[in-house]
Amino acid sequence: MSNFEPFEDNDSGIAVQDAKPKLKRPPLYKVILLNDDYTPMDFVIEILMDFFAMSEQKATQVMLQIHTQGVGVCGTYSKDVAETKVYIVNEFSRSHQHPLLCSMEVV
Ligand code: TYC
Repeated sequence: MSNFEPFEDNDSGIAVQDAKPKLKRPPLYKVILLNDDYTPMDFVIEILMDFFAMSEQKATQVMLQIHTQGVGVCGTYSKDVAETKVYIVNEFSRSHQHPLLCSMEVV
């Protein structure tokens, strides 16, 4: 008999059932970049290469996708890692006086 099937308790006659283990995988988060009219394309490519480990070719492709579609995914991470990426990208952009916005969304 499976542990999760109800069964008659021999002593009391009461039907008992073990609690099902509530194991859920922690949610993943997409880190996204938003398009704007001012951030230089080369700067976005640099961010994608330096903070998201993309090749120059892949970074150029993702940058152009953001430029034409308005938003693009840089990668998918655990909550802590996604929050850290968002923070460092936004700080890096601000420190270079660019309005580039990085954000995250649950998958
Ligand atoms: N649209 C910007 C430009 O024309 C380039 C750009 C691409 C900006 C991606 C932000 O996330 C971005 N210079």
